[in-house]
Amino acid sequence: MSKEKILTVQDISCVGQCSLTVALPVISACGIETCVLPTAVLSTHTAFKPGWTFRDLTCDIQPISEHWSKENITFKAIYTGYLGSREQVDLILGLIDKHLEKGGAAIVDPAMADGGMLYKGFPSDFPKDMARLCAVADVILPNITEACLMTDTEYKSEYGEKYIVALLRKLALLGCKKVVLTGVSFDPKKLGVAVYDCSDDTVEYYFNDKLPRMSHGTGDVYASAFVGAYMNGKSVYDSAALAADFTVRTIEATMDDDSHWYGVKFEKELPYLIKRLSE
Ligand code: PXL
Repeated sequence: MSKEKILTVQDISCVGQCSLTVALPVISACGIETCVLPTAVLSTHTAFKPGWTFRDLTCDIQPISEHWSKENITFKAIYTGYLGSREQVDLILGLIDKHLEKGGAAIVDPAMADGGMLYKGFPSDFPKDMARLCAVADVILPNITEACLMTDTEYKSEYGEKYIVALLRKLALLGCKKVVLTGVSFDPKKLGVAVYDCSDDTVEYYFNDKLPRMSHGTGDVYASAFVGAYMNGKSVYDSAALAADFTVRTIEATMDDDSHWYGVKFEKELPYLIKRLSE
């Protein structure tokens, strides 16, 4: 993948350090022009106490796309995250069809669940719609919960390699080309990712030391750094590993501040990300 402009499609959570407020700075720091299509505007992300506002922007997608078509606007990659409605799946399939350049990459983070549960606000059958988007992706970046929900697999917090390989094979049946499965752990002291090539059934792992604290928003930090590295020409595996190292550092940079529970201080680590990209 070469450095040209990309589109990211996800919500704006005004406060909460997730989605577009992460993707835009992280991918831009990687030297890539980052265009945005907001799926919804929320006052905060949905892990805050109930009371957040939610403006669904489904109705804006088609007119925006029609205008882009008139202007012949296309993208080298389309990276999707948190969606505002199930109807957006078909609209985004249309966007990929019309605005993704030939040879470009569709990258789908099916951001909708964690810790065995769907995020608040999504209907229980939403994963079926998200699976239809994953079907056309060059790379998908689910966590284990999202992978289980899209493949009708029982969610387990303890498992062995057999469980992960079976999950990866089921994800391949959705139709995507490569999978970066996040939050994989076979050893209580290690946490990492499984990188799976659906065309030849090969899996590679990358692990870091597990940190004592988990944080909100790290899935978006991870996917954004992955996209930034991938668009700089790194392989899927190298992008997955680099994004993991960056994400670990953002969690470390936040660990001393309990008041910052809602996200990670990724800004502090952008110089590290930029340096790693030049190696
Ligand atoms: O980080 C994932 C995410 C994105 N957008 C919104 C969310 C969440 C997770 O809770 O609520 C609105």
